[in-house]
Amino acid sequence: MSSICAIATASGGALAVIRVSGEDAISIVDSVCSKSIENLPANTVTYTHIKDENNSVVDEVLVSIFRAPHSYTGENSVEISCHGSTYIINKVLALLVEHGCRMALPGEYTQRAFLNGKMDLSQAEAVADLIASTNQASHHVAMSQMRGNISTTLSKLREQLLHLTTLLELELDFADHEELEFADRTELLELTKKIEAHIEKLTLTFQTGQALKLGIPVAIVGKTNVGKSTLLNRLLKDDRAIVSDIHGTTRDTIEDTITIRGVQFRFIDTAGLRQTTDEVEQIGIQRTYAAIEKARIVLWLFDQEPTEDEFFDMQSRCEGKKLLVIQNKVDLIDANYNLSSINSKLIKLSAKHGTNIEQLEQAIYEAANIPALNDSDTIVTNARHYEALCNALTSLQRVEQGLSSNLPCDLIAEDLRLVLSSLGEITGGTITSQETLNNIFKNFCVGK
Ligand SMILES: Nc1nc2c(ncn2[C@@H]2O[C@H](COP(=O)(O)OP(=O)(O)O)[C@@H](O)[C@H]2O)c(=O)[nH]1
Ligand SMILES: [Mg+2]
Repeated sequence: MSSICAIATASGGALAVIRVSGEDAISIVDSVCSKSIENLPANTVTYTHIKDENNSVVDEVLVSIFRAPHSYTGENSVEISCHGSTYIINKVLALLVEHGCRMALPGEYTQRAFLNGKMDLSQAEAVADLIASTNQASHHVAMSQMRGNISTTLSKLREQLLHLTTLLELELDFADHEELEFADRTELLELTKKIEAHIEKLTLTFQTGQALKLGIPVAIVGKTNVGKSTLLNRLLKDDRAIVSDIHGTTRDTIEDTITIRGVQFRFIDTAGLRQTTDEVEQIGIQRTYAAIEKARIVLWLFDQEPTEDEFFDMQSRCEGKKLLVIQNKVDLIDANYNLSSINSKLIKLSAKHGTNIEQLEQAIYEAANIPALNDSDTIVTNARHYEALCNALTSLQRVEQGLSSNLPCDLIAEDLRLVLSSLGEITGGTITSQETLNNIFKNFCVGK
């Protein structure tokens, strides 16, 4: 495979790292260095100069040498730490290309790492998530996925599925030998249900996984002028939205994120709800309803006692979501509303003065209902994995039906193969029938 090069660091820093990988990586870098690095031992760092075609010094650099297979990509690799000037970076890259490198495509190092068996697909995908992580929770799930958390869970599932396949194929292969005993179908059915429950549990983590990765959507809604934008600014500790006592100031939705106790929340300030003939404001109000629909948590603000109708309307819009009912401007009026119809806890607030903001943050955190994350928990964050798991589940349900309705085992085995191949898509491995065969004789003694 050709050697590739690319800048690995973000622009604007004092230093930059240029990554070179491929069979000829070390010799290509050697040809642009003032000192020979060709025979340096692996995992060493050397100080040298990069020289241009006229032999003048482009930069003083450090080069780190990695030799196959002990590198990120599994190939010979060099990392050049140079100064972070755009000129230097481009010059070094141009020299490398001149000497036989080609510019790397996006994700190509990680792709090579996968192709060279340094990591499976789910781990490779976690590298991207890890780089994109902005908070403790998304960092945690990406890190555990990169360290093989999903891979381990899937390999356990695969073992159980292979065991199931084994039992079925034994039935198939030895169908003529009546003297041999096989696992009866009730046992197979139980095993199937157990695996099904496990896969289902994994698919259910996807909502949390997505929320942790993208931020949990929280809509701030209520009538005009109740202090929604003031609350957004207070939560963000920033003057993000325009605050004024003119009704209908916020017409479009405004989004921003904050982290509460390590979890990212995406707050959406919305246009206030009221009857209006203003066309633009009406569009804004439609967007408010759309924001409620997409939110997982809704903060419903008011500064005057809501009517029962208003409450029931909000409650029906928030079905399946967490609705937090908030009385704002308690610095002005601290009335005790008779909200017996509202069974959610009422949070009293002064957005303007910051009273009870910590209490609100705590309530938001609790409403998110984030499970405590253990290192051993597998949380699905990736849509591709989720889809593959759903496909596996569908095929597994067919296996279950097949077993219950006594279908011939070769038909059931076909669905089982589909389950395995769906799960195999996640880690990128392929299951060959040879693997299944090997397992038959490894784990079972015929006739037991
Ligand atoms: N006294 C008091 N005024 C507030 C409070 N929160 C917001 N306001 C005022 O209410 C008016 C409307 O606020 P704004 O955030 O624009 O309301 P929105 O239309 O719901 O976004 C502004 O004049 C704010 O300063 C509060 O907690 N106490
Ligand atoms: Mg507003």
